[in-house]
Amino acid sequence: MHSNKRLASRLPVILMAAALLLPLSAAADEHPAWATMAAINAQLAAQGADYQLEVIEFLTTDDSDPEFQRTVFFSDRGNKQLGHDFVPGDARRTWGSGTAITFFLDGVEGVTDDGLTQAQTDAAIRAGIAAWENLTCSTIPQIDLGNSPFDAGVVENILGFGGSPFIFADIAHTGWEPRGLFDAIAPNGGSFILAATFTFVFTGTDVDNNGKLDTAFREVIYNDGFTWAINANFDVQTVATHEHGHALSQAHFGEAFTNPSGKLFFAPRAVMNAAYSGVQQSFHGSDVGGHCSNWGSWPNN
Ligand SMILES: [Ca+2]
Ligand SMILES: [Ca+2]
Ligand SMILES: [Zn+2]
Repeated sequence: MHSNKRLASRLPVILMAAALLLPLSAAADEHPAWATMAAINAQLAAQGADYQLEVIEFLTTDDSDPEFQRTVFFSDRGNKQLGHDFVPGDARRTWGSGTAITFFLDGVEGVTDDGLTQAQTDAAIRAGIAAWENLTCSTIPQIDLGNSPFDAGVVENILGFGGSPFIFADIAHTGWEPRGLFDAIAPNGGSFILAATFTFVFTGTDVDNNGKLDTAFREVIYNDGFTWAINANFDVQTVATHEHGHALSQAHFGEAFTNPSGKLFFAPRAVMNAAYSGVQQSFHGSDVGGHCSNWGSWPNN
């Protein structure tokens, strides 16, 4: 039997243990980006949009908080994490082009402070896109709509960072945004997130019955808070290749490990690893396999 005195002496220990456990269990179940995702979707619903933000895929630095090395699904679905993919010839994608996939680049929001020109970052992004296009298993034509002569981006627009509320293509690389945009998505996210891909789906629909929610459009945003480079860290083409992989429906791949010195690494290595680990412009086997399984039989999937 415990005396009151013994219980009283144990109570602070129990409370301390509870205080330590609570944030950890909350972190396992929730993601700090959920509040922002919910706010974005509330605004879209209020506008009468037939699409909502379904997933954000974060590419982080290799010393990031593990919280951010994640693919984050909108909280409304709880643990039910469905896939998501474009429907060939989807008439709802009025910004699309039949069975081709359209894309454009934001032409006015390049890197601001690292000495890179818009022409350099455009070329690096297009090289990343071309790498996927050049995989011979894929039968999708991607149509390059060019550069927007204005600040584009639905996510930016909703979060108050300029952009535009209009959708112009299936995939938009909507430019370099200040670190504050990523902090707005998740507290302190701007210090870890190099870039992110946002997937919007037609709300709750799977018209082609392939078990995947129907993708409406995707946006890629880069974090101007980092130092960007061409063929050196942080390499624009490496990050663009990774993000355009998401834009073409590919998920993260590889398991994260931490070595004894605390450095993060992934096995197996892939362009689609969830954290940046150096210049990596060419594909590994899993990157090719994932792309070919998504697009090898397009538009007959
Ligand atoms: Ca933009
Ligand atoms: Ca579907
Ligand atoms: Zn990613």
